[in-house]
Amino acid sequence: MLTLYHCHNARSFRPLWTLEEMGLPYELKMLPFPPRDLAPDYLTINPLGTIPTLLDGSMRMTESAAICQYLVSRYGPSPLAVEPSESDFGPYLNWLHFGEATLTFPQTVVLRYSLFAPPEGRSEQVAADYKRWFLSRLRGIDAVVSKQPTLCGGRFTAADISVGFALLLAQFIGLDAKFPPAVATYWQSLKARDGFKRAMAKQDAAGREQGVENRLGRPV
Ligand SMILES: N[C@@H](CCC(=O)N[C@@H](CS)C(=O)NCC(=O)O)C(=O)O
Repeated sequence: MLTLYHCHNARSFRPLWTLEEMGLPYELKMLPFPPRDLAPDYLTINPLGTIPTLLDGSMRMTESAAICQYLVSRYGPSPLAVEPSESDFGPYLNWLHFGEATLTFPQTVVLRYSLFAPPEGRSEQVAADYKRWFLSRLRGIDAVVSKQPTLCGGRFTAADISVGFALLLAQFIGLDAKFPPAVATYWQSLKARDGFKRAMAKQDAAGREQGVENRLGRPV
């Protein structure tokens, strides 16, 4: 049985979206954000206190992009995976990791210095600098989605889920108003997917059932 630990609209949305796109059975365990402070028992499952955690029997993973890669490869064949035999295998892995390492990291600095840190630890300057940094990094996807509807493989893949979460977070922060037109169109197409909508509905329903409040709000 697959078990995913998740907070509303956090990076664990990547594996949640993947699970919904694939139609796999899984158990969703909702946690209040940040679990490190609000769900201390969770530290026995992930000592860092970060989410996601995926359990597959005795196997445990804690990196969102890697979990997406695991699910589409382990439980495939799936069109969400680009296979090593395909010419876009390299770009696929690159986009999968670009979504987290290059597009999500600067946004977490914005969140920390504008929202999550105690007032005395906040810095408008740092937040503004990292917003600019994030927006300049969108050039990487703009160049591709100006020419084609998805990032690689000629279809929607786990790489689009990884990058799509970074765009979801950007919308939460209010940066979507500055998306280049092709990125805005790409983002609209991702949000329109049934799998995305099912994942959104699933976290809402599981949060209600498990009494876990959505403290981050709904950016879409
Ligand atoms: N690189 C990891 C980062 C995981 C991570 O930092 N998750 C955030 C939520 S989006 C978290 O749990 N923050 C709470 C904390 O650091 O205590 C991934 O992609 O899964």
